[in-house]
Amino acid sequence: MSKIEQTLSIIKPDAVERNLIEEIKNIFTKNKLIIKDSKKIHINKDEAAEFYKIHQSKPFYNDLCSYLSSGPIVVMILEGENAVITNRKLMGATNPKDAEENTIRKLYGISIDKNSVHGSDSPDNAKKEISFFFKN
Ligand code: IDP
Ligand code: MG
Repeated sequence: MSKIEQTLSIIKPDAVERNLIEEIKNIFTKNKLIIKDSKKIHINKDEAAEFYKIHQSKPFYNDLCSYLSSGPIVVMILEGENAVITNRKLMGATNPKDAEENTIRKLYGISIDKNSVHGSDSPDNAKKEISFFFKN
């Protein structure tokens, strides 16, 4: 069954730095995801730690938070049918080495940490992540 839903996407510092914002946005819009809102921001490490707190017990947590706060990012609300899964498929596997051909991470990712994009992993987390960055 399909349903219209929203998900949060982030273009991470490695991709913003390489001027890949338009290329990545085009992949979403060509695949029937509408960009409902988008802003370029630079968060600090405390904000990154709050956003990624689900990973706080992981060995890479500190590096992950330093990285997400290391430069400008683009945060977006994507909307479409099954947007959470659609976006995850377009992103590809966490490690670009394992990502399928033509996924964003295969095309642009540099390494498991510099993997160009974030995407919510469930509708519940999508709601939380959207409200983290887009407060009405
Ligand atoms: P996801 O981004 O594909 O959902 P998660 O497991 O939620 O992957 O991990 C969040 C982020 O943490 C990943 O996108 C990646 O940048 C980083 N990460 C995940 N696993 C590792 C690791 O083993 N070493 C270093 N960084 C990692
Ligand atoms: Mg994740």
